[in-house]
Amino acid sequence: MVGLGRILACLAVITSELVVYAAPSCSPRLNPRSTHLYPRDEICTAPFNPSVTAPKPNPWNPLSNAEVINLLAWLHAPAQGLNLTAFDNASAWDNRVEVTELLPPNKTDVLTYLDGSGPAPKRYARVVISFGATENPYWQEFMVGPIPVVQSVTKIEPLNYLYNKGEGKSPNYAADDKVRRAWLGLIALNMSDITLDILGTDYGNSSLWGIDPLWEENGRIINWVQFWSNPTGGYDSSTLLPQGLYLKLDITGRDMSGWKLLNILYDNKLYKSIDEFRAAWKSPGFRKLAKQADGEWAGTGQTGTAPPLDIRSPPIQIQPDGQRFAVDKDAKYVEWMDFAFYIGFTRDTGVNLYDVKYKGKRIIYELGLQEAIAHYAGNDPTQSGTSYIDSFYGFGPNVFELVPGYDCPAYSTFLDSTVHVDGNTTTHKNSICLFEHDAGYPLRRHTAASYVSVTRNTIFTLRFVATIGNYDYDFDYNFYLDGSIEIKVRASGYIQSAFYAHNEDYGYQIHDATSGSMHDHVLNFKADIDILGTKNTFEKVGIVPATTDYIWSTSPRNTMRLERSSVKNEDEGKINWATNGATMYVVVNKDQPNKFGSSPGYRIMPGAGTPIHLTIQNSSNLQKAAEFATHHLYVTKHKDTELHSSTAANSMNPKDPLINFSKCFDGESLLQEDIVVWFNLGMHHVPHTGDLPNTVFTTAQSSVFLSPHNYLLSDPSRATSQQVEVNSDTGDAGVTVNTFGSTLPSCTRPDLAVLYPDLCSYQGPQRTRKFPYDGNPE
Ligand SMILES: *[C@@H]1O[C@H](CO)[C@@H](O)[C@H](O)[C@H]1NC(C)=O
Ligand SMILES: *[C@@H]1O[C@H](CO)[C@@H](O)[C@H](O)[C@H]1NC(C)=O
Ligand SMILES: *[C@@H]1O[C@H](CO)[C@@H](O)[C@H](O)[C@H]1NC(C)=O
Ligand SMILES: *[C@@H]1O[C@H](CO)[C@@H](O)[C@H](O)[C@H]1NC(C)=O
Ligand SMILES: *[C@@H]1O[C@H](CO)[C@@H](O)[C@H](O)[C@H]1NC(C)=O
Ligand SMILES: *[C@@H]1O[C@H](CO)[C@@H](O)[C@H](O)[C@H]1NC(C)=O
Ligand SMILES: *[C@@H]1O[C@H](CO)[C@@H](O)[C@H](O)[C@H]1NC(C)=O
Ligand SMILES: *[C@@H]1O[C@H](CO)[C@@H](O)[C@H](O)[C@H]1NC(C)=O
Ligand SMILES: [Cu+2]
Repeated sequence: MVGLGRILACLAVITSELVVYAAPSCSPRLNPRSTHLYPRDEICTAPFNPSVTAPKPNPWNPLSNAEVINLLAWLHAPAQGLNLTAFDNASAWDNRVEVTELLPPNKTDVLTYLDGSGPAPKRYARVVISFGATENPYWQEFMVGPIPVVQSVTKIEPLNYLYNKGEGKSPNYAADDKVRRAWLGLIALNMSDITLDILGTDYGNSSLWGIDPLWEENGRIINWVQFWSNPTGGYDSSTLLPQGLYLKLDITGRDMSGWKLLNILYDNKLYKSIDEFRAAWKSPGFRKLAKQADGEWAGTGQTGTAPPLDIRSPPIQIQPDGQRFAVDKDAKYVEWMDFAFYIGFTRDTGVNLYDVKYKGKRIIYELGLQEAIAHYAGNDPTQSGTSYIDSFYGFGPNVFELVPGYDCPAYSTFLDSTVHVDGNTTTHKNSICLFEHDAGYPLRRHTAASYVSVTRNTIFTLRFVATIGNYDYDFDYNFYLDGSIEIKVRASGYIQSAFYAHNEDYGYQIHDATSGSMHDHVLNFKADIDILGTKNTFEKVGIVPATTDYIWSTSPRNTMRLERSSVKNEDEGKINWATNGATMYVVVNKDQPNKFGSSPGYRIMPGAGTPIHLTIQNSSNLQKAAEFATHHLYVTKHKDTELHSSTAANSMNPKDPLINFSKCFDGESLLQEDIVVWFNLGMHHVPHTGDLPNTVFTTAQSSVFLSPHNYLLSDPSRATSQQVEVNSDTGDAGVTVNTFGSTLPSCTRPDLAVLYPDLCSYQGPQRTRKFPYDGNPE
């Protein structure tokens, strides 16, 4: 029981003293090291942060500035025949480059490079061009490479292989949004006498927007928009201020003279024109519904009386011995304890993890978000017609700078993220954080008659937040000392609410004219798990009731037992979590049984919340665009041509999307094959008054664990020295404490200036134009 470690007698007394701390402010602060603030000891300096060099350059490293400048100049050259206009000069009727990013290399090419002596995969770019110089504007994706461009070698070709529709081309119904907004303003102007009376707003202080995706009715493109009051309280509260007036519009084609106002909906009555609506409004007995009014209720600043003692600083975590992980910032490569991984970053989905290794062996080739949908329902066309496909707006451009000390511990290591969109490179400083923290409960413990033994639970987290319009999605990848990885998403920010009338079946009324609009969040993730090689099997281990005879029993016994099976092929690849949690799902390698005959694997299991799938079946809005949301998880065979379950342009043509995930299920064997698991996180969100002004993370969260299952022969966390054994039964020797070689921190006086950083250095997005490139320093 007594290990090799140091034995401490129970004499240690940690002295403490009052430290005066100046609250952070934007005025020059006192040097926190001055003896004035710290009357006795100097603050000690924690050890240097360890450094690491990635074993190989990151094959998923996003395009560099030089690569983008080079690529954009090449694309715009007349020789390429794309007829492009520089983004900042382009109108809706010009062709322009919208996205340039790395096209991920194929897995076989990466594995020969990482695992063998193969060359670094050639780098290709994914380029999304908006073709506006045509009657039917569209987006076309291209594969360009190898890059950097070399005149006679670099080729550009349509990027089709990632899209099972057969082509990476989709209509662009957003091309004329600017003109359409102006047109909507004119319609609103034409009815401002009515709206000022019934809504209290007109075109000048309300916004008109609604369904997403757009509808197609008999070949016509239909939009429904609703009046939303503009915030007046200085907060971003517009989605709490819907007005009960809706307009149905035919917006087919590019010629404004063909666009039509088809219907007006108010108080669940449908009108054919402004004139008809005006006549009704003027007639006796016309019922006016409540008006929206912004106010303190919709603001997020401090209001009300602070609870007792709340003004005192709450506990925070410190990192007393410096950083215990290493980051190669150039290669975006991270090592923590027995884990290592590379980071990639894309416009559509933000952070992706690659080549996740545990104890030197790959367990996951690729892990990351694929898509997030928010599907609403309601009695009105806006709520009923809203099913955001968020990759359309893009997670990458919306991964904003984090607030140290609030979003992540201030001692975190922060990384920047960069997207190359719309002719510019935009860098969000400090938008990804990496940190260790104490879970607040031990990893394991045991009390026996003569001793107690407890192990610290230190978690390593990679976090980023994407704020897509009203919503803030907080993504965590949590790594545990027992070899588990938790993938967690939390939602906060402003809900998209509904106008209160006629909506009882779809939510609660939560303010004078506002209802919480019920909706499902479904976030699809890809986990390309590789256990001891790429050939794996998805095992189901059922826990089932049974009535069984035993030779020793006199009558059949009602009991339970295991029921093992494998997912044989893709026809069985759509899976739900079992009722009562009665089936374990494990990705195993059947070719490498352990000495007890069990196949080593990683289990996939629900964590926080209850990961869900979409409630609505055969959604009228999403049609075939979100076939990844029908079940809790999916298993397919890895293919370079089935890289994603969704893509941004799915939003433009849900009936016939670029990626119809269902097509990936075509009966292929999954027994000892390179299998990929796709799983959903999410929540059924029925906002209540506590969602005002913002949804809180407490219950709006969902996670899944990937956890070693017969993977090693025992719990690997036994190797940590961060545990204690207190022996209370040693006779004359008194109490002994074994800390297994772990030492007291070398730095017991935290530097408060580090823990409470000066937030005046928050920078916001940094933009540099890349075409035409003016040679400004980066
Ligand atoms: C953008 O437009 C301005 C004004 O017409 C013109 O001077 C400039 O050359 C254009 N830039 C590019 C890169 O086309
Ligand atoms: C090139 O684009 C411009 C608009 O930017 C358009 O007027 C012109 O017709 C296009 N040329 C060709 C050959 O398509
Ligand atoms: C990946 O493989 C597909 C064929 O399966 C090929 O068409 C494509 O060019 C490859 N992509 C890259 C980036 O090498
Ligand atoms: C506004 O009303 C005027 C007068 O009836 C009409 O000519 C015009 O087309 C209307 N505008 C819109 C955008 O419907
Ligand atoms: C909107 O503007 C109009 C004047 O155009 C004003 O009468 C009205 O009070 C404003 N409403 C709000 C909510 O600010
Ligand atoms: C899905 O809904 C569409 C439109 O309502 C309908 O045409 C189709 O038959 C439905 N499909 C299924 C499988 O229910
Ligand atoms: C989507 O895929 C399923 C399964 O292959 C197929 O039945 C369906 O017709 C497809 N729909 C579209 C629009 O591609
Ligand atoms: C690109 O960045 C420049 C500053 O370098 C800025 O003026 C311009 O508005 C940006 N363009 C877009 C489309 O964001
Ligand atoms: Cu929600």
